[in-house]
Parts: sequence; structure tokens; C-alpha cells
Amino acid sequence: MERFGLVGLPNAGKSSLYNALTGGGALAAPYAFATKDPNVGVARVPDSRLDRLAEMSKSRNVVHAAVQVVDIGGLVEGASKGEGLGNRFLGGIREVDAIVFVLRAFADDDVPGPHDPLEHLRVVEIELALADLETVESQLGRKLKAARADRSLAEEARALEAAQKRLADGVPLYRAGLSEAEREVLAPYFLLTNKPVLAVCNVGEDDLDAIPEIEDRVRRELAEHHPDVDIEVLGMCVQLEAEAAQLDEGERAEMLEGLGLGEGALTRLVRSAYHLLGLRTFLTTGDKESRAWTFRAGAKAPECAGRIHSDLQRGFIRAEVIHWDELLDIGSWQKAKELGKLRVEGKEYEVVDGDVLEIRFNV
Ligand SMILES: Nc1nc2c(ncn2[C@@H]2O[C@H](COP(=O)(O)OP(=O)(O)OP(=O)(O)O)[C@@H](O)[C@H]2O)c(=O)[nH]1
Ligand SMILES: [Mg+2]
Repeated sequence: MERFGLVGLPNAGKSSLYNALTGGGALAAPYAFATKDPNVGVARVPDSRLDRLAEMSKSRNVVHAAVQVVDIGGLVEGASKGEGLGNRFLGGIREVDAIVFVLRAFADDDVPGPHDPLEHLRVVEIELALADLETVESQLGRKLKAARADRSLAEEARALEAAQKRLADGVPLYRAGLSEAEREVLAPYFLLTNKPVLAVCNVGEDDLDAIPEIEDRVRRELAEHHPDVDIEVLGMCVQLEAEAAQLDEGERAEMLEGLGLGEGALTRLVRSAYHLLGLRTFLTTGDKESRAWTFRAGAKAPECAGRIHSDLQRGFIRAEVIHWDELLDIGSWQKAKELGKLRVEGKEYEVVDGDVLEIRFNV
């Protein structure tokens, strides 16, 4: 399962956010390094399309898509050189597919540490960039030499050189203005800042009105030097979201509504992280079960069939396909079939987010 990791300074609220997302019981406490070893849990991906299809089909069972969340120990200035928990955070971050920065913006005298999100961002970025710089510099000399003998390595050597320059200036690669091709060439080096990122600002419970302004400050900082860099920034009060997450559905909606928080930020965060990971959803629906399945953007029908069962991929003949909203309009799978609204797609069909599928197969 694809996973995203929560990364930030001590007391930023990572474990609190982790608990809210996964219903987990990680220790959240007002002292630094409360988390030492990573907590790993699963977050359900909320999906109203699925809920509505399940209602349409009167499904007895509803299964949402899910992603893994990793709560990583806090890092401090100098972490890449061994301060605090030192390099322990590196292993945790290396193993995730995308990074969610948790930047503290709440003031609370009982919780030590700075509460300026830009200060949090500065330290986190510097430490990750320094760790990457070390990796790049350990490879660069050898690569340049090899590229002189073998010209097919020139592109990789040039990308490493470009990365080295930006990292030495303290600029993480996700906003260094590298081309898509350069970032891809660098993939085998498993650099921390070559992963996709988004940022959460953890705003105090009395500061909800300031969310847009705080988001904007962080967004501008991230886009500095590269106005075309578009990193999503999500402001929320983790504490309130966590309290709401404990309630049952009706009470939760009421609480969030009362605070003017709409559907709540956790839902948006999980959806954004899911997309950041390059993940998409297709659906299946019937009276027994309606289910959301995860696939990688660009995957073809047989590969998607294989998410359901390997037999469906091996013996794939064709897929019957309709987009979820059209199916919902028609009112049932059977009726869609009778009306000739189910498309018949073959092995080369690229499945689209929100497609409802039925696989024909033979093994
Ligand atoms: N007032 C307030 N306190 C919060 C909020 N979010 C988290 N806290 C508190 O801040 C303290 C630290 O939260 P944690 O979730 O443990 O922080 P962490 O980022 O996991 O910290 P480390 O594991 O030490 O890196 C806890 O006492 C939380 O209850 C918030 O939105 N408002
Ligand atoms: Mg923690």
C-alpha cells in the first residue's frame, strides 16, 4: 500500500494528526521527541461517489480505498548532523512515497517550541536538503568521471550537478525548478526532497479565522524564486479535527458545521495526499458490495482488474465501463446495460478516476 509520512519539528502535532487520520493511539504529548519510532497506520479515503453508488445498489458491504500514514519522530536544527534523534528521521522518511510537512502555527504556553510556521518550514527544509546534499556529493565525483568515459551517463551526471548546486544553497529539490526529466533521472538516488510534498499548518483553536492568511504566508514562501512551483498548503486546527474525528457521523458534521469548517480538513488532506501519491480510484458496485479500488494514474484495464484479483488480470477479456455519475443518473447497473450505456473496453483502455467497472474474464 502506498504511504505518506508526517514530517516536522517536535510538538508540531504530527502524532495528534496521525491519531485523527487513523483512529490510532500514538502518544501525543507536550514534550519534544515524544515519538521515537515511527507509527504506521491506515487512513480511509472518504469518497461520496462510493457512498452514493452503495446506496443505489443497496450494497450490504461498503469498502473504501485506504492509504498508509506514517508518523515520524520530530527533527530539530542540526538533525542531519546528529542533533536530537539525529539521522533516525531519515530512515522513516526514505520509506514513504510522499511527504506531508506538519508546521506548527498554534501558540500554547504548555507546549514548548516555536509556533511560527515559517520557522518550522525553514528548519525542516534545511535538514532535508542537507541530508540530500550529502547523498549527492558522495556520488557526484564518481558519476562525472564515469560520464566522461560513457556518454550515456551524461544526463544523469548533469542532473546530479544541478541538484548539488540547488541543495548547497539550501533549496529542496521539490521546489528547485528542476525539470520533470531531471527529477526522474534522480529517482534511483532515493533523495528525500525529490518526493512529492504538501504542507499542513496546524493553527490554534482560537485562530480559525487566520487560516487563509497563514496558508498564504507559507504558500508564498514555498513559491519564492519559482512562482510556478505549486505546493498545496492546508491550514487546519489538528486538535479540533481530532476531537471531531472521535464523534459519530452526525455529531461530527454538526460540530464542523458549527465551527464553519465544512466537511473538515482531514477529508481534504487524505484526498490531497492520495492524489499527491499519483493514486486514482475506480469503483465496483452490486448488492453484495460496493468498493473503491486504488490504481496508479495511467494504468490500463487489465492491471486494474488485477487489483481485484490476479485471475481477473490473467484471464482478462474485456471490461464493461461507465462513469460513476452517469450510472447514478440511470439508477442501476442492469438498466444501464439494457440502455446500451455500458461501454465495452479492451486491454488497452486507460481507466479514468471515477470509472465503474465490471470485468469479464476466463481462466
Ligand atoms: N493547543 C493546541 N495544542 C495542540 C494542537 N495540536 C497538537 N497539540 C498539542 O501539542 C502537543 C504535541 O503534539 P504531538 O502530536 O505529540 O506532536 P508531535 O509533532 O508528534 O511531536 P514529537 O513526536 O515530539 O515530534 C500535544 O500535547 C498536543 O496535545 C492544537 O491544534 N492546539
Ligand atoms: Mg509525535
